[in-house]
Amino acid sequence: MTWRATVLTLFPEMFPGPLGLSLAGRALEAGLWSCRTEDLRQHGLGRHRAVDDTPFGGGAGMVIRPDVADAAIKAADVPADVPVVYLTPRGRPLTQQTVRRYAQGPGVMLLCGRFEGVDERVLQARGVEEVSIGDYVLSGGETAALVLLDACVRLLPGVMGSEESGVEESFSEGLLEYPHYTRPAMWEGRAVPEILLSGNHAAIAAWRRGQAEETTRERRPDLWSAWLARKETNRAVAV
Ligand code: 6GU
Repeated sequence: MTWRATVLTLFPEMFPGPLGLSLAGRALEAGLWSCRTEDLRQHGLGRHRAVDDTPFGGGAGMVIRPDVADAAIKAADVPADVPVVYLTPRGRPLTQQTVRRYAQGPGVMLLCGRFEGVDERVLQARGVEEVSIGDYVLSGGETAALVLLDACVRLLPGVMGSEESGVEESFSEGLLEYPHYTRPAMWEGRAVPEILLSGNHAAIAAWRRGQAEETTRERRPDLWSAWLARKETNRAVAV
């Protein structure tokens, strides 16, 4: 079955965008996933097709009206079991675990905001999940939606060849990746770590694991703590 992405946006021309190329683009052409858009403007009100209004309580910026967002959700005509996701810096951080959940389901409906945001009531009434892709501010949800879709599509059955998917991803088990090297063995006076030329596969695997752990500890103390805690739990369970 085709995994179905539906994007509610004021900028439908932004989709599939870069996901029409490369791995995701080939998968799109092969029918492994579909990418449809619903133009929020088509559901705007009055002669100017207004989609937003000033915030109650005052303050800067504009807020997308709940009736407009809901009309777009309904017009998209997506099955009830498809999660509706609103991309916002207020959302829960997107993780590989969430990506896996979306990829394993029938698809996603992504609501992209511009302006200050979307009226809270439509998010509550329609059970919308709020997701952020990181602690920085984007000008709109569209580029975040592209990130989320890229992460999902590469996990769909048949999208990655055995070559890519055969590579164990240390990130999905909670560590950052070890460093990679290719030819030439000496470049600008910098040698490739000798162990990698040894042909000793067990020693290489151990070295890579050590590098992954060291990099994670240095760069991502949050991931490292979670990794250590999980190791402890697993040991306790095994005993
Ligand atoms: Cl999901 N949307 C927007 N507009 N900005 C963001 C974001 C999402 N995640 C981080 N910054």
